[in-house]
Amino acid sequence: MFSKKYTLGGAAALAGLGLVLASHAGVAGGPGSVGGKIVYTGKVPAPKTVSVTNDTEACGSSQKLEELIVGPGGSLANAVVWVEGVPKGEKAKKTTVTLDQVGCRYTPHVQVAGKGSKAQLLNSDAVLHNVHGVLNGKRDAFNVAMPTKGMKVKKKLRKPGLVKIGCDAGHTWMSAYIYVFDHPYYAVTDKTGKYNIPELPAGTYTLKTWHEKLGEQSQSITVDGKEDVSVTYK
Ligand SMILES: [Cu+2]
Repeated sequence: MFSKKYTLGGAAALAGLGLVLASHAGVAGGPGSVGGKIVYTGKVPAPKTVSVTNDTEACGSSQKLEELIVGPGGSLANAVVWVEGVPKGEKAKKTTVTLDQVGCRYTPHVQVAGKGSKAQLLNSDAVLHNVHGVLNGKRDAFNVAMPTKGMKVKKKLRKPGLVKIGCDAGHTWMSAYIYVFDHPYYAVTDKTGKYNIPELPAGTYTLKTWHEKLGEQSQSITVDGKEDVSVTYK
């Protein structure tokens, strides 16, 4: 029974490989790119506000959540976009991303990084924060107490996946995300909702988007030059 399954799996894998090779043969060589706009067409509620009862001298009396930021024309900020299934693609690029804590908020709220990158954690507040990153909702990526203003700690982003960051020091509204990829084909939208993923080899792939409130979407794309692909959340 096991050997039968194995044989079927092998045949399917070979058929899949054949398809990939065929699609490559059918398009001119890269590098191409994919870019476009992520748009939200639904109703935009007023941002949720949380009353602050502790550390008010540093954190103020209330904090607005950043879970849905929509600009003119439905431009969706903080959406992560990536391309899956690039065969023999480039390896992840190691960089350093910075996560600051200012006025009891993390900034930036959503960012992206290649596997093996470093997260430079900063505390610009004169109050105790705790930077607790959880990978894919399962295990700690890091958990650092940052008691003093000006404190800096570097942490390596060892594994791909979504790191959700929160503060355990009583600041329940503090949240940030770092999406870590094991390839270089990703982007995050700014206020304009636009993204661009350059230097893609020609081929047919899956374009995925993620937003903390609106979830994930995926679609098939064929890259054969400069592709314009926009995504709508309703
Ligand atoms: Cu905090």
